[in-house]
Formats: sequence, structure tokens, C-alpha cells
Amino acid sequence: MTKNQKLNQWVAEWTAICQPDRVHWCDGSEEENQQILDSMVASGMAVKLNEEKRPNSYYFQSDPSDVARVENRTFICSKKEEDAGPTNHWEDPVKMKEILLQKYTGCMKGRTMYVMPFSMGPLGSKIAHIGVQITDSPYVVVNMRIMTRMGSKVLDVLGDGDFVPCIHSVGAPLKPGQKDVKWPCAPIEEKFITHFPETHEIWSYGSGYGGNALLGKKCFALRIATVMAREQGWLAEHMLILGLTNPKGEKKYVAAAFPSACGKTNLAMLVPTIPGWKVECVGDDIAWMKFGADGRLYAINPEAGFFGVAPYTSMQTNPNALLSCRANTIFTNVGLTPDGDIWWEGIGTDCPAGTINWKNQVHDPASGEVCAHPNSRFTAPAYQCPAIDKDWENPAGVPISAILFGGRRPSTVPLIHEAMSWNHGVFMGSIVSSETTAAVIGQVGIVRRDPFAMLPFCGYNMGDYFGHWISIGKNAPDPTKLPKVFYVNWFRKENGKFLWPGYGDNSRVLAYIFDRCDGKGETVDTVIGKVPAPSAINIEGLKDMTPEKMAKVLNVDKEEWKKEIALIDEHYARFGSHLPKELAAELQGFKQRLGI
Ligand code: OXD
Ligand code: MN
Repeated sequence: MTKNQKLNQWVAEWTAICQPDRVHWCDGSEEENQQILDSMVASGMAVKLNEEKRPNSYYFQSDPSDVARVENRTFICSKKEEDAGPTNHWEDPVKMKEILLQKYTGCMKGRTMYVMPFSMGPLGSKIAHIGVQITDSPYVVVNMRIMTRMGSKVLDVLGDGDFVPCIHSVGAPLKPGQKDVKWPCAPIEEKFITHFPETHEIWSYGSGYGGNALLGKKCFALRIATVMAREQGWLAEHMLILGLTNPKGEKKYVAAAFPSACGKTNLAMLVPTIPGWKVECVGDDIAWMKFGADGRLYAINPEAGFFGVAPYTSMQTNPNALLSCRANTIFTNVGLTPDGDIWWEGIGTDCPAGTINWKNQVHDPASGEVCAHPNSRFTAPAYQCPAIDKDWENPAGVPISAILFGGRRPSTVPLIHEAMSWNHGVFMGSIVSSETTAAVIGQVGIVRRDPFAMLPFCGYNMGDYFGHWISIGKNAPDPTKLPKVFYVNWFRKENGKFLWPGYGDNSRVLAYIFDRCDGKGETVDTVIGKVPAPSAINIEGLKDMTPEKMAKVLNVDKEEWKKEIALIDEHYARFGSHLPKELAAELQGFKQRLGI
């Protein structure tokens, strides 16, 4: 119980509906966490990893039907369908609540209902917001404790203030005496990840995995936060935040939006290959940005941990991520080695004989099957990242100098180009496209438009969201202090091979961006914006890179872009009258530059 009457009442109401055997208010302490972990080990849900190799770390395998976000079971339940827009699944809020209330009735029988107060963002920050999640999943509790600031201290900050109510159940009540399964959840067609934007509520049912169940992340910090941000004049974005220091010791912060599993975590904590440069990580997935008193846009990372994709994370690709999960980490759906450690494809070592795969069978490397699920994850505390920025918990946030958009595009899109204005930058964000990956259930390798990398994460009509971005530019206290906008593509290919080495060498592109923010760095005007002059990106010491190859990496082919226009027309047509006139004008200008 707390002093907050609304919270007490809300918990009492949901206790009556869900009928748990017990209610536990989480204090967020070490002892509580250990008790929950011990009970999961005792029930067979968790495996404690080898204390010498991976101190205080735990291993989980999910149900094979519950391995990623389920976009076709994710709903925005605004009163009017039009307000959810063409990119979201919509359902009437009254009807959805009726369906779900039936499901929630008695759904926690035989289980404990945990009540978790949590803060998205440093406690007490003006940019932060508080939520309270109830859940019947102890796995969710231990993950939320890493991913958010969770526990009694949040109640102190909350006082009698407002919170975002988040309801979660795995949807698997137990009959008296019924033995629990290792990963309880409901069948896929009974999973519901629902959002009520008008009342800022989240109701999730049937899944225990990632963004479906850790409701602070995608549901709150993106879908509901986009709604709050629009109401209050700020930005809630699917962006990493990094600090970039040049050899003179000068520092700038960059925010970057890429669709899921496009290497955001890798970029957020990369180790530069160019001497004297340093990258430090503020966040790897979400940024909340508000204007500061000086007129600049300031960003916080609302999260406190990394929920990173494990496969292909190695000491070569992302040493800082691997070191972040050296202890105190939860691993889900990776391989489990005979000596009680973890393994995944691309970790940089051979798979030890006898390793158990994510389906709990001995892995046979000759079988052609993967050992770790492609969307297997580590949940690691952000403070454990060796490259964590000293200001990552600064309640005031960090000032953003540049915003990057990007995706996985084997053709057409050059390594980097720069917007000609704020509205042109919004246009770039609105046409982000990428090949799909394993972070979401569905076909992999299809190019889809993913505006602002927010396609599955915008809590209202995406056309209105574009309009909100335009209005941020219009209402900026000082337009000259707005971040510069760039579009990057690390994934351009020739004959099936990547043209650009990526990973740490992306620091070469970051260094160019740093210079551009200072008005330096030579550019060439093209139909899509400013592209670096042939020698503006430092390729010194880059094996296999030649000026000819670099020209291909940076090439802007008008014919390819003319083909892209048809796709953009089709994409924009979806938004009808919700498409801001400023973006229609940007598209028109682009067509004119292309001569069509
Ligand atoms: C994530 C995602 O898990 O974007 O971060 O899917
Ligand atoms: Mn993400």
C-alpha cells in the first residue's frame, strides 16, 4: 500500500479482477530480486549460470511461440480508428476492454501479482515519467529491475501524482495443484498488446517476452510516450544516444533512429577505429527529447539497461556490449554450455560440445539449425557498459547536435547524406526503409517503409506524428540551434558483398558528422541532399577501401531514386489528409530535382 490513493485503488481493482493467490509490492531491493531469482531456479524456469564465469547471471528459455514482439497482436485503441492511422492495428477501446476483461478475470489464479512502480528516466528528472506495472511474471520483474528504475524509491517521487498504469499477465492461470510450465504464456492468437492513447493505459495479455511484456520499453516509452509528447510538445523516439569526442577533447551528442536489429546497440557503444576519437553511450534504443532553457534539444535515455540482440555480438563486433553482460545479466533463448555459461552464433568462439540450444536440445552444429534464437537477448544494466557516458543519468539530459536516420538498404541509399533544412530532415525520417529482421515475428529480408524507425511504435496516426515533427521545427525556441539531420546506410552492397566495413569504422562517418555540425567538412549538393565530397570522409588505414569503391558507397544514382519515388508516392498516399502539407511540398521539390 502507498499514500497514493489512485494507485491503491487501481491495485485493489485489478486484484479483484485477476484473483492472484498473493499480491507483492516490489521494493526493488537486492534481497527481493535474489528471492525471486532463487524461486525461479527452484521451479525450473531459470538456470543460474556458473558463478565464476558469469557472476549473478541467469538463463531462460521461452516457449517457442513467444520469442519476439507480435506486431499483428499489437493494438492502438483510440476512440476513432482514424486517430490510430493506417500503420497501426486498431480496435474500439470499449470492445477491446470487454474482450480483455474477460481474459483478465481470474487470469492470475495460482500466481503472485507483482506491483512494480518504475521510472522511465532518472528519478526526479523533468523529462522522466512514472509508470506502475502489475504482472504475474517473476521473469518480467527481474528484467524490469534492470531495464528501469524500479521499486519503493519511485513511490517517494510519485507522491500522490499521476502514473501510467500498465497491466500485464502471461495469461496462464493455474488450477489448484497444477504444476507450472517453464515459460507460461497464451497461444499466439490470444496474445494482446494493447494501448489506450486517450487514457494513457497499457493492457498486455498472453506474452512474457521482451517488448510485449516489459511494458516500460516499447509500450510506454514509445507508444504511449509519443502520445504524451505530442500533447506536451516534446519527442519520444526510437533512437540511441551517443557522445562523440574528437581528438581535441570537444564533445557532441548524436541521436540515431534505425529499425529494429539494424545495429543500434553496436553504434551506440562502438569503438572508433580512427585515432583520438571516443564514443560514449547514453542509450541504445530510446530517446526522450525536450527543449532546454538555452533553446537546444536535450535527450535522456528513459531506460536503465540494454535488452540487446545476442547473436553476432562479439569482442570484434561490439566489445562494450559483451562486457556489459559479463555479470548481473539475464540471458534469454541463447545457448547454454556444459560448464554453465552462454553461447551464441557469432560470439567469436566455436560452440562447445554438449551446448544446449534455445529449444533445450543438445545443439548439433551440423544440423543447420541455430543454437541461439535469432532474437535471443541479454538484459544487462547500462552502468556495466565500459563506454557508458558520464552524463547518462544526468536529469537534465544531454544536448543533441545531430539526428541520424538509417536502415538496411542494399542499394540506392548512399553511406551518408545531409538534410537541407529541418523539414527536409523530417521528410528523410518519414521515408526511412529497411529490410526486416528477426526482432519481430514475420518474414525476414523484405524491404519495408519504417518511418523514423517508428512503424511499430507510434501510438497515434503516423501522418499526425510527421506533423508533430514539423511543428517541433516551427516552434523551436531558436531554429538555428536545432540538430542537423543526416541519413546513413551502412549496408550498401555490390555483388552481394557489403561495400562499407561498418562497425568501428562507422566512426569515420561520425567524425564527418561532427565536422558538419561545426560547419566544416566539404559537401556536394545532390538531388537527395548534401553528400560528402570524395575526400571528406577519412579512409586512412582502411583495408580494402579505394577512392573508386568510396565513390560507389557515396553514389547517388538518379535513375534508382526515380524508382524510389513510386514507392514514396505509395507510402505517402496511405496518410491521406493526415500527411502534412510541408511533406507533400518536400516530395514535390524532390521530384522537381529529379526532373519528374
Ligand atoms: C527492440 C526492437 O527490441 O526494436 O529494441 O525490436
Ligand atoms: Mn528497438
